[in-house]
Amino acid sequence: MKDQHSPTPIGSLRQAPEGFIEPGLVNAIHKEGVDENRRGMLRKSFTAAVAAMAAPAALAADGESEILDLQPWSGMLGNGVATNPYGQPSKYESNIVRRRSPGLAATSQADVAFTPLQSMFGSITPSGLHFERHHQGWVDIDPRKHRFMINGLVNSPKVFTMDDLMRMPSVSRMHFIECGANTAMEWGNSAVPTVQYTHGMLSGSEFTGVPLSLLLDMAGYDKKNGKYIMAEGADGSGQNRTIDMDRALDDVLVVYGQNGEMLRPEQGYPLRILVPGVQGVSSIKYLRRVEVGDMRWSAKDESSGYADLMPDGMMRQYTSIQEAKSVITSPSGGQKLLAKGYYNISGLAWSGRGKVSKVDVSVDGGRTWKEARIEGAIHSKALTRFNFDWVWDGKPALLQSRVTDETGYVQPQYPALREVRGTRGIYHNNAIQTWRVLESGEVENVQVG
Ligand SMILES: Nc1nc2c(c(=O)[nH]1)N[C@H]1C(S)=C(S)[C@@H](COP(=O)(O)O)O[C@H]1N2
Ligand SMILES: [Mo]
Repeated sequence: MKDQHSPTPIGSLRQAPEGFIEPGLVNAIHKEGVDENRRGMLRKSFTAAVAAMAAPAALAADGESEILDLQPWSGMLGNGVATNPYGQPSKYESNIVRRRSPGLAATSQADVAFTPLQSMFGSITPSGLHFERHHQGWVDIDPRKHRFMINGLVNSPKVFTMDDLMRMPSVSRMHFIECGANTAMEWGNSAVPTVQYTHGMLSGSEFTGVPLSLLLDMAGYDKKNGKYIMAEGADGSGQNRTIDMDRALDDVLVVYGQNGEMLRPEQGYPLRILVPGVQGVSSIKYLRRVEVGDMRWSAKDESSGYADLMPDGMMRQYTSIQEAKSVITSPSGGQKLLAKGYYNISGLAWSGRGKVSKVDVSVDGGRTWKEARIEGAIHSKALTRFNFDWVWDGKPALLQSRVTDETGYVQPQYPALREVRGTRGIYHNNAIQTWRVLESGEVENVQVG
């Protein structure tokens, strides 16, 4: 069993962390995550798929005149090359945006904006839609003035400029970042309507940077007493986290690139640390310092915050791994199926412990399961897309996905997770998500079991 399921409370009894979630306000989150534009497109493509697979004669476009009418864009001059020197999505896609959750925080500096997972394809999140979680707002740092230091238990403390870092050997890796509080509002019951709000503190990118192990070697870290590192950000949040040395030497990166370009300011430009598979808070943005030490720092974001309140009232500290988790992103809460027939059920799976080995899908609330197709290459600690063919018979259905990772760990149903974790925690909810399809075709967030 993984540490998520064998509680090891550390330290004394403490109060729950200051409410990241204000329960009274959760209901204030409305259906704005549903995108009418995309829904219309889904409708068309779903209807077309139904027709193509069941009754080829009845395509949605049948009887419409669009294909016959000469449209204005067929008879006009197009826009000039580099009219948009930095390309933007079509104006018809303007509903596909990060959304702040009105229920979560009092200030827009200490808040989160969620990724619209219901509208994403494949396993890369466009950089402009990467979720944002800031404790004290985002800053846009002048890279010429940014410095990164390694100090503490090292032979020769080092200070690097961005130029110093960018001439070093680099690697590019696919990884997810998931906030430890992702899906937090679902501990008690199904609280929010769309997958953007249930799972949208999750994004996947190709990151480029320098292995931290190389930089630690350059500084000559103390191999005997250097058991931990502490990563510190340059923004006003005073964000810092302890990371075990074993992990730091394994796959942790000091990152400046994301999806082929420099990090976006919201993601920590010009430098962040990336701790693959570990809850987002450890991936410190605006990285200015790594200190080597022989004890954990017990920083504010690992003592009062980001600790798990267990059913016995104890706090579980330093739990960091994001255990295997998956979610169906389409059809999902707030979307609507229009006709019986074929639908592609599509979703994401990931594990903080390595690769996804398989994903099963159930359309009857977990009574029976069938294996989904995994699309593309499977990367370790990265988002993995799955697809599943489903013919809807027009009756109510309960859609679920369940991932198994390469360690053999299987994503739990809510009853099993709650047995160990209770219902008062905030972090590390990796339970199986259920979407109920009603006879009307509407899809809603429910919990079963
Ligand atoms: N410097 C700094 N680093 C930070 C934070 C922050 O507020 N300041 N937030 C953390 C949290 S809680 C998460 S979940 C991730 C979110 O990364 P993102 O905003 O790029 O999605 O960054 C982490 N690193
Ligand atoms: Mo987070």
